[in-house]
Amino acid sequence: MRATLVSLFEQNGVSSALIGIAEKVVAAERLSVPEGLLLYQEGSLPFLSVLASVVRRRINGDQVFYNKNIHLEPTNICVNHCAFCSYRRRKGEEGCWELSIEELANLAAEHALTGITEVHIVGGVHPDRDLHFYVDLLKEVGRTAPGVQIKAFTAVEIDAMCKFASMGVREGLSRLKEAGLVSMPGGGAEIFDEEIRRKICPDKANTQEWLEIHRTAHELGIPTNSTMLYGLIEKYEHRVDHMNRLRMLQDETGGFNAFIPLKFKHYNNRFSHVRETTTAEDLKNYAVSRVFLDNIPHLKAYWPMIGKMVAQLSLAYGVDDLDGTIDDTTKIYSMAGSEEQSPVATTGQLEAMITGAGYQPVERDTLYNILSK
Ligand code: V47
Ligand code: SF4
Repeated sequence: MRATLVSLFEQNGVSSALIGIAEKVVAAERLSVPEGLLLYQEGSLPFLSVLASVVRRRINGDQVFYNKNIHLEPTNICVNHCAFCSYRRRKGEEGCWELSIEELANLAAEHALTGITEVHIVGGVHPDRDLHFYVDLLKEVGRTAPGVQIKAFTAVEIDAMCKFASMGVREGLSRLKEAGLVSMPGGGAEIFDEEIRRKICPDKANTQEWLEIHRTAHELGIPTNSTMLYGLIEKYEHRVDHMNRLRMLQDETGGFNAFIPLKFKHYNNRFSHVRETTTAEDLKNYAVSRVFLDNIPHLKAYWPMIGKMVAQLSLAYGVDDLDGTIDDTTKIYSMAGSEEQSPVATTGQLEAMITGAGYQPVERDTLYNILSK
């Protein structure tokens, strides 16, 4: 494969620096931070698609994963003030909501009848809800929707709920695990660079806290996801630095299941003046992450954020996971202006997106066990 690929790139005028990177990718060697940066700066889309496909085939063959899931968003009341957020409201403000444990558990029970395998719980940092509230919530969801796996709470929520209960993170995570938490989503990572983070989300868990909470979760046997919010005010350097910090933690723990790039959506927030990234930029970002993050097994395109069409295109840029059926249960991205205002996908639609792009659909559970092919 090496000789064929290299001569193909040479014939097409690819620079020797990029050909050097391609040779490393084909040989399964790790890319350095400057090499990651060069891919962003100079890699053309066709070149990146080829490299990302080499990596995705090595790790995942021609499989593309999806699951049957819903989201539960307990509240959008939040003590933080992230400048990119279109979702948060103050207590009492028009458009705020706070669902009780009973209401949330009833929603889970209703959807469990439709055959979902996962409930993804994520929301704002409510000032009056601490770890004990969320332990009770997990137990109640587990009781009303038995057999459904619970992936819940970003590191930002975990940090706050433990502080509100005057409890250490290790103790808090252990109690959540005992109550039924099987995995954690990757939100709240945003951009790790401290200066950018101060500008976009000054008051929530900082970079060190985010990484430490995921490290602790992994040590306790709770796998997690990871994310990167891109397309705001960061530069390519910051994206590569972000992924490098994730790659280093993954070397230590092996606890990340997936990486999910989150495209900044600009409707109705304090960064509305920032133009959203183009589809070409989104595809480039998927491909560079697939090639750079050589130790995180799955790359997810979250279709409620980018739309089904771009999600299908992303499969040619290293993506091997399309998340789930959702059933119109999340508002984070519709409130930020996604064209998916009521996100619903049937398993038939997800499978058609995957086969239509030439890949094999695989239904997975939260922990990436294969349920059906
Ligand atoms: O942390 C908020 C992001 C995240 C905006 O782990 C925004 O499987 C873009 O993490 N534009 C929460 N992004 C969602 C999240 C997630 C989603 C799907 C799957 C998984 C998973 C995790 O949403 C926040 C923040 O980074 N976000 N507002 C916005 N205007
Ligand atoms: Fe709160 Fe999350 Fe919005 Fe930040 S992104 S303000 S933590 S709901």
